[in-house]
Amino acid sequence: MPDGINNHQAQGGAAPQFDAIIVGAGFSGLYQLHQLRDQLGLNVLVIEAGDDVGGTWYWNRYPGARCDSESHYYSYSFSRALQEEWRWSERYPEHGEIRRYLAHVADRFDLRRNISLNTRLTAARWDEAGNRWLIDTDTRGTLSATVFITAVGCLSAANIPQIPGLDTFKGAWHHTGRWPHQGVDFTGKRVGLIGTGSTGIQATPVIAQQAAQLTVFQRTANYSIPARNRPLTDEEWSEIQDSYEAIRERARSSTNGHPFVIFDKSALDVSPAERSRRYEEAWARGGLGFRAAFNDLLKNPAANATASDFIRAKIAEIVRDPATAAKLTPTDHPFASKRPPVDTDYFDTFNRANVTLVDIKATPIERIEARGIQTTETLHELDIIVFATGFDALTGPLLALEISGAGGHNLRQDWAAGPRSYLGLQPPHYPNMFTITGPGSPSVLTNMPVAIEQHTQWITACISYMRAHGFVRIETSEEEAGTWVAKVNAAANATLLPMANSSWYLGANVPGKPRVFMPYAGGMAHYARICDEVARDGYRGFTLSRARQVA
Ligand code: NA7
Repeated sequence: MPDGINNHQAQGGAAPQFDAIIVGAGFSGLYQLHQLRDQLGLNVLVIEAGDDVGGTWYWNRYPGARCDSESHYYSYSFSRALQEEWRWSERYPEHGEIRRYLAHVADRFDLRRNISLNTRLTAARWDEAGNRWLIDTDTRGTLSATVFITAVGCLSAANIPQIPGLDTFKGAWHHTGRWPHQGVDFTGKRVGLIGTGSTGIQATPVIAQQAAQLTVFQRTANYSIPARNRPLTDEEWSEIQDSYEAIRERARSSTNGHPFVIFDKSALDVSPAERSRRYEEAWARGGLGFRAAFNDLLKNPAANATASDFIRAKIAEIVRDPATAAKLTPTDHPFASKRPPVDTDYFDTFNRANVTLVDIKATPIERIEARGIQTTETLHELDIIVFATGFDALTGPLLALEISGAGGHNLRQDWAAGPRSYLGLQPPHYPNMFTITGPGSPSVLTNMPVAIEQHTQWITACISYMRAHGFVRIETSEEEAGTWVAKVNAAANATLLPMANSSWYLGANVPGKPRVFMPYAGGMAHYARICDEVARDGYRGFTLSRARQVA
């Protein structure tokens, strides 16, 4: 049992009191704990619903689950010793390797003694009289903390479509984000997979190798770039070690937290021959760095069209059946306006005899019945259904916490028309609460560890400042949140990102969710500068109060 709980329960009486409670033990929760406990000396508790650390990677164990950021920079940069001692095995880290890395971090920094596993937060309530948060949990009763920090990730609330008849299905079904820890054996099975986002695109080739028959139900065709995953050689690893600081610096000073060198020209300012050469090179290199082939792919529709056309031509080249190739070809949104997947043999998998593609825009799913999925065309008989249908992204994990703030405010009501938050760090009416990589921050538009390190370090500095100056309460206002939301909208509108109608960046994948562009698209480095200036100006936009003003 974590130290803090022991100490306080031994004293008996009121809710055990912590300086800070963090919810979630993934990348952000672990590092936030390390900073608050080991730099500031606070009494901190992390609450985690899973039975181990790992966050997103604790839950996402589906076949092919792997990060799209490259391993050497999908990692913490705060500890040189950690960076030197952890040797990643492949270009992209597989889910199990990321869990081993985070478990190593938890052990190395002795974090586990302040983490309460198998503990679910059921509600968080601001207690005005006590100037603190009351945190209800399912196994440890009510706890209290001066500061409440959400480290719940952006993609943790599974989106399971309400398809009529799912409860009558005689086979097994699984959502990729809640994958059974013992795995799923597809041998000899007829498998249906719904969803062709990053997850479906990673899982399809792996399931196809094992299943007797795989039917992929596609609503929106997607662009995908080959990952070109491979083991990292010792030579590559030592090159990475030699230039690690430069790689980290490049990632931090970039727009998206990736250390890509963006070619500093428009796709329209080079000859067609050079353009194709550059795209071919980027395709051969593989990965999300394809977007860096030119500097305006996300800003200029005509420039973007050259990249979109290039990928469409590749799909036509790879997929042998022209009718299947046509169905797989995205036509309704520009490349990278939805999160671009990277894949290993995705398009090629549709050349296999045991794989079928069903275009459910043309022949929609009517219902699920005992034997399988009934579309308007036919019944697809199945033994297993895999929902690769994504997440109630960004706001979903926060709203699930049932948070109520000052003055009777409730986050669900406050965000009914879309998230409102200052810097994506704190909503108005929720004093002393911080949301790591919350809506309104760059979050999912970046290589997450960069955004996480920036946010947690900013929060730590803020709490440190408050303690040094005797402040016990920090809150922002409706006005500040409104101004920031307008900036978030303006940043998105300066890009092609809002052009994808079905994007989860817009909440469009979840029926009934307000259509609001949620992450801040103004660039990671620019965002970090704004946060630094806010701090330098004495936390401009926040009101800080001392105890007697609060009472
Ligand atoms: P995504 O990217 O949200 O993809 C979900 C997929 O599921 C996508 O193809 C959706 O089609 C499809 N979908 C969602 N709801 C339905 C229903 N009701 N019927 C049929 N198809 C549906 O989630 P992922 O898990 O793939 O990736 C999430 C992120 O994780 C990824 O971007 C990386 O950042 C890592 P749609 O496109 O909405 O038409």
